[in-house]
Amino acid sequence: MSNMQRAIEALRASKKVVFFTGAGISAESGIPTFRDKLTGLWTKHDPERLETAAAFRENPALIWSWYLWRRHQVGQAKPNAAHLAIPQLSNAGWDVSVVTQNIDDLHERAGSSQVVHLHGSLMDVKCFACHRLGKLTPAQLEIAEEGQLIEPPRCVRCNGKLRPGVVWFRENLPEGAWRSAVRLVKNCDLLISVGTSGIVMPAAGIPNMALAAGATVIHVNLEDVGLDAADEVMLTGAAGMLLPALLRALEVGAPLPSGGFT
Ligand code: BJW
Ligand code: ZN
Repeated sequence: MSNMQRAIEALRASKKVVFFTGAGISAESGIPTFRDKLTGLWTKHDPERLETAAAFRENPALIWSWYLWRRHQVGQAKPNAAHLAIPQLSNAGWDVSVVTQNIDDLHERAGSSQVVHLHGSLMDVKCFACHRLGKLTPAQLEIAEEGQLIEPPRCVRCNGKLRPGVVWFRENLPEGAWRSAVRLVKNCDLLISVGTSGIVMPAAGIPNMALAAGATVIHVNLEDVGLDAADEVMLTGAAGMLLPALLRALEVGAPLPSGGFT
């Protein structure tokens, strides 16, 4: 049986499905992954040096502007076929939830209603001083001219600097989000992990958590990221092609294109 056929069987045999997603699912919408080289204004910066609390402390305007630019980039992007396939599966009767590491809102804009954001959101802000949480207002979305840096807005409670509401290295994941994710993952029949390198902990432990709880895991990635477990299926290719192909196969039972999948 091909891996694609195994994946179809696994979906047919399951009811509760969790999609666990990473940067690769948004790549076909034009959002660079963490391993992609930066372009344009930001070529000279190393993202690992922009995505830390120490960097914000040192140069808040640089970090604030970097996230404004990314917010702008996401605003211009549209959900792709992979994002759109997820609510379609839900409409077809599966009990579907999404646990994402992404800070964009492309799952929501594709129509997914149950989305857990493990690493925060580009629309959230947090006071660097008193940790008060909030949402970006349209006025704060002002986008820098080429080369111009924008100072972060101030907290209404303590006048501290507002930072993006995302999770940087060495920071804990939002407790509620992590708890929801664990509950969903431990109770699912099938976890479909899409476009994540599986390097960044604790999120990277999620496929193993699902396997340990008795679920099947399907990986969808351009590269082989499988863990070599028996209840695991590796689908190698672009998410925007493979997820709609899975759906087509399920809905109409149409024969799959031969030789196209591994
Ligand atoms: C396609 C595709 C297509 C492409 N179709 N596929 C040593 C020092 C400090 C910390 C640590 C340490 N050792 C371990 C740690 C812990 C650390 C960690 O895991 N580091 C590793 C790098 C080793 N984790 C943390 O720090 C976490 N917190 C924590 O553990 O707290 C406790 C603690 C306290 C004190 C000290 C230490 C620990 C927090 C992690 C926060 C991660 N934050 C980021 C940034 C978010 C904000 C932002 O976006 O700016 O989250 S980092 C970045 O990585 C981002 C992502 O969500 C995350 C995961 O990346 P993802 O999604 O997997 O993307 P890529 O680019 O890696 O992979 C893309 C994949 O898609 C590839 O596989 C492609 O092949 C594939 N693909 N196109 C299908 N079309
Ligand atoms: Zn404050």
